[in-house]
Amino acid sequence: MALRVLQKRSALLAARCEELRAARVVVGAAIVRDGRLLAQQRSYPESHAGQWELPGGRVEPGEKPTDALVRECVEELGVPVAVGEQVGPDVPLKKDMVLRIYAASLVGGEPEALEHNAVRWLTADELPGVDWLPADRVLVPALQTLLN
Ligand code: 9L3
Ligand code: MG
Repeated sequence: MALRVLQKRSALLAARCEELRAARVVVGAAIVRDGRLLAQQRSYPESHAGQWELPGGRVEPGEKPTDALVRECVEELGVPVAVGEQVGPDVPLKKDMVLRIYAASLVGGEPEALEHNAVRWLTADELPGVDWLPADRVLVPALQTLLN
């Protein structure tokens, strides 16, 4: 009897840990069209304003990372995307968060900078010269491989 209670508690704890782990992921989209990658320029916070990143944001508690990515692209770009494979490794962010990038393609519509300064489409050769956020810069080689 006591054993069963312990097993149940441990299962609940494991589920809660999984929830917390998922909540620490920030997802980003590597949207490719005609051999170019979509990047967006941040307008906030002030420390990041003017720097470039892949679209995305935090996974909410209980949300699947790939669902979060679709939601973020609608919020930030006004368009739905189809999500593919992860690109490169998880990259550590501040605190205990990680950035996880997925390949993506536009399902329809033209992306617009709804929450950012601008969007632009970059060729593989242009990627190293962009003023990326530090975590996104780590992924430049993996993104070049994706484009080539
Ligand atoms: N972040 C870094 N690179 C990215 C994204 C989408 C996000 N490509 C970092 C910036 C913030 C944090 O993750 O510190 C949460 O992102 P957001 O919710 O401000 O987009
Ligand atoms: Mg965001």
